[in-house]
Amino acid sequence: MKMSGAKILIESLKKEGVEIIFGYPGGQVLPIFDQLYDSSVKLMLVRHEQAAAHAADGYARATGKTGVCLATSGPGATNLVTGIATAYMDSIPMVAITGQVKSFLIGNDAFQEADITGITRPITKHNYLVEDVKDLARVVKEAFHIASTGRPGPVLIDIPSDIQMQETEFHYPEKVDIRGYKPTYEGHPGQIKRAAKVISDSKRPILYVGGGAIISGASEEVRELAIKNEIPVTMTLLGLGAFPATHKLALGMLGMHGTAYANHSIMESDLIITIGARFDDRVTGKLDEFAPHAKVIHIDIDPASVSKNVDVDIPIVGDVKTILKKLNKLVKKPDTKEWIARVDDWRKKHPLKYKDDEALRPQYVVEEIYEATKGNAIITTEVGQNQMWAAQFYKFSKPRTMLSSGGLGTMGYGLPAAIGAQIGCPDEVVFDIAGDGSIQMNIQELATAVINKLPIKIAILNNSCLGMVRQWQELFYKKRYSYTSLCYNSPDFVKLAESYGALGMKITKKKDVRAAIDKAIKTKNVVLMDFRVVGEENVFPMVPAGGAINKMLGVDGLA
Ligand SMILES: Cc1ncc(C[n+]2csc(CCOP(=O)(O)OP(=O)(O)O)c2C)c(N)n1
Repeated sequence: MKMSGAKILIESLKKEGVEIIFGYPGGQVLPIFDQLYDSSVKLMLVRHEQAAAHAADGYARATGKTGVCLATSGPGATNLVTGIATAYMDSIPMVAITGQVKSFLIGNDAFQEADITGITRPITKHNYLVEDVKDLARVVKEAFHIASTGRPGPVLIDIPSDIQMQETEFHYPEKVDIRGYKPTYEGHPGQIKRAAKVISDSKRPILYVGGGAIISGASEEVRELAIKNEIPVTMTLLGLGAFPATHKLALGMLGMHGTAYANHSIMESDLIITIGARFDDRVTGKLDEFAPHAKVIHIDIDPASVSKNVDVDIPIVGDVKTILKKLNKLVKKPDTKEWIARVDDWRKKHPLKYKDDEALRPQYVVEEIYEATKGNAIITTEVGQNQMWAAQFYKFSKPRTMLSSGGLGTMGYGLPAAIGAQIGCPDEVVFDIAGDGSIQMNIQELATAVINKLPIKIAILNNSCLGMVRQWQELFYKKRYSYTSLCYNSPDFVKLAESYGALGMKITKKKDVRAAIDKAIKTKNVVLMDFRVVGEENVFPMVPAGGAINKMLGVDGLA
């Protein structure tokens, strides 16, 4: 049967099981929007295209499915860019669809023309400009395949509006065959054997677990490797939830704002078992001084990530879950008793802490969100101190419950990501732990959440400043608070929430925190809580940029 390009697109999305697209209309996607008018594929109308990309990303992180966003050409497409880059840095499966000016106008500086395939080439896993309607179904099939296989990532499909209107026969391909794209899954058996031997012989092993473990669905295998062999586990920001934070082997996050005990442990270890992580500079600190006594095993699906920053002794390229299954069968339990005792000693000596007084402190708010939800909520974060306190003080116990922009560090991510997570997981409680700066970067999405009856909870840790930057200025720029200061002027968040039809609450006292959170959870509407926390709180521990990660500020009263 002959169909228009726009109809082929929608039918192809159906074949991929897509139920929801996050998007915004415009001239060059009118034929697609016309198809969506009475389609079973629903569109969630956001208020800014950046939010469409973040919502698709949040949906993908929370559900494991590929998120889809849609925007018009020119400014619609360029507004997606930050969200696409965010997804790219964190390996999130996403298909971004953009309208383009008519084929014959491309290159003419036509109205609302932007070379979006050129612009997004470095921030997509792959992208397509569709030049013939006959290619469209195959392109969609390939895009979903590329986005979700190997190391996942965003794929962009740019479709000129004349292609959307042209007609052709619709055949959705059964299979894809892309030359040069064959991700490795199994892992080299010899390397897996070597790794098992090295683990069995190690004395001070540590698991260093990243977002790849969550993407691959390998939490159970990580748990088995750690618990059976009594190996302590540290996680990156994106790895949180891969191993339960409440387990006695869990060391929390490592790196710049990691726990002192995680940082000491990795620095003193004799074997780092790296699982779906990439030795980001926020994790390693000064590379020359990073883990000087350790051999490194690196399990990752992306060969380009292996030995990129740190020399690896045993690289194993493939799917983390598949490889861990095999590895778990071969490892003989090393004797880690003494090592665990040392790790526990660091844990006792340098716990995460904050001043427990009458003041309303942000860490306390995060702890109370944890207590109220028992670790069962999905938490999105914005970027800055709020993000780090969420990572430190919320005890993530399940994968896909910590959604945060790690690689790019995108302020404005949390609210639209919460929208995506809530639509994907309607039965879960979803919190956005936010800063008063970041929340204003996509605050307009309150409208999207309210209209779609998504009962997300926003907890603004309102310190009246751009806290993380202010912290750097305090510590490294002689308290010269250049444009980050405490008189950072926010709107009345309660009134703002109310004007969107959400419930707003302002909380100024420590004793009122828990009741507010409980009320928010019970409320079936969007709730925004404006927690007026103390302004000059800092995130500690802190490794000064470029320093070794066992030299931390804020530990043992150093700061
Ligand atoms: C889009 C974007 N612009 C700028 C920054 C740089 N930046 C990182 S943290 C931060 C301050 C965030 O302030 P706020 O949201 O109030 O959070 P807080 O640190 O106070 O918790 C800034 C400006 C960023 N990460 N993202």
